[in-house]
Amino acid sequence: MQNLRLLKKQAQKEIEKVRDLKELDGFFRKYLGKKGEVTQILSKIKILKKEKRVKAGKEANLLKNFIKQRIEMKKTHLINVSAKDPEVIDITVPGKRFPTGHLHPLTQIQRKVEEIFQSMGFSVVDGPHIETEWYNFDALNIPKDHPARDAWNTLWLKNSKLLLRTHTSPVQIRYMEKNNPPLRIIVPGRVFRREATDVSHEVNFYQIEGLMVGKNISVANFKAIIQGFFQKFFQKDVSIRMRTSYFPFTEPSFEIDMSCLNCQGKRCSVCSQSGWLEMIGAGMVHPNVLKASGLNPKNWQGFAFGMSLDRLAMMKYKINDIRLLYSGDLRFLNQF
Ligand code: FA5
Repeated sequence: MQNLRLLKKQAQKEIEKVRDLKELDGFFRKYLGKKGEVTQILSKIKILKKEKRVKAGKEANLLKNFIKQRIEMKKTHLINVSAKDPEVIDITVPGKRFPTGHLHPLTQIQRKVEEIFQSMGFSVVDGPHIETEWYNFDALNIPKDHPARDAWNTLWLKNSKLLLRTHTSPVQIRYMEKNNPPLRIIVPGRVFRREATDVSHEVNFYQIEGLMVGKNISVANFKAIIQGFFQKFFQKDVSIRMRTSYFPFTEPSFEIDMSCLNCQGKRCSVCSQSGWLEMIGAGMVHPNVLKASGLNPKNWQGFAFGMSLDRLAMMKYKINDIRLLYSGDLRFLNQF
């Protein structure tokens, strides 16, 4: 009896020191294994006289059950701890997927547009966001006091004659100054205007300028290129209409509207309830613009256009508010 009590105390102390399942297995073998201490006591009890055997057997079985129970408790504890321990690596657990980013819808659209125009022989050209008055206005046949300047609500840089370009047209001049015709370029990029925003207007947005100059370039070439572009971009026939318009840097000038894909021409807020959305300003390059770029208008002629990238994105993805494109809202962006 004395032995059993001592053994219980000893077992209790030892199991507290057990740190892992391997040690627990050793503990089990020491007490309850074939040659374990409790097992041996139980086998010796058989040879005792009946009166002693019953009592000692009861005590020994109690100790056996006590140790068994402690082993189970320790096992549960060790398994729980190892599950929380970051150092334990379970190689069977499936790997975690790290979220990967993707290109902004406007960048996706820009790349698609570039690809289509490049397939038609156009080069992609870049220009500065901060412009001089000369390139943004004067060289484009918009002199200082001309009322047409008001049409481009301009953001001027403080204490300087520099401005944030209001359109991508200045790059026409910059390119023609340095490159001789025949030429075909597109200029994708950000432009800035001091305007009130609404579902189809932003203070900064993207334009794609197009310029094609050669010996006999005509409005018919422009129309074919734009129709080809729309067909490839939207992967279906879309209705477009050409309206006469006015830009100081083109003569004649026109605007291209497309049937609103947001409402299928049925009139909605995106197309200002007209069924059509203005997509492009365009025209035949004005002789004064060719002159300002150092070219002789008697030798060269061509067309130019400025298209809104944002509105292309809106039509392609049926986005009903341009401001969503600049919101940084992941619920919106993750859809693309
Ligand atoms: C221009 O900016 C001319 N530079 C286009 C041009 C180029 C004409 C070459 C002739 C030759 P406009 O201001 O209309 O034109 O703008 C061109 C297109 O940009 C418009 O058709 C419209 O689709 C889009 N747009 C204009 N203002 C905004 C705005 N605030 N937010 C979003 N898109 C706009």
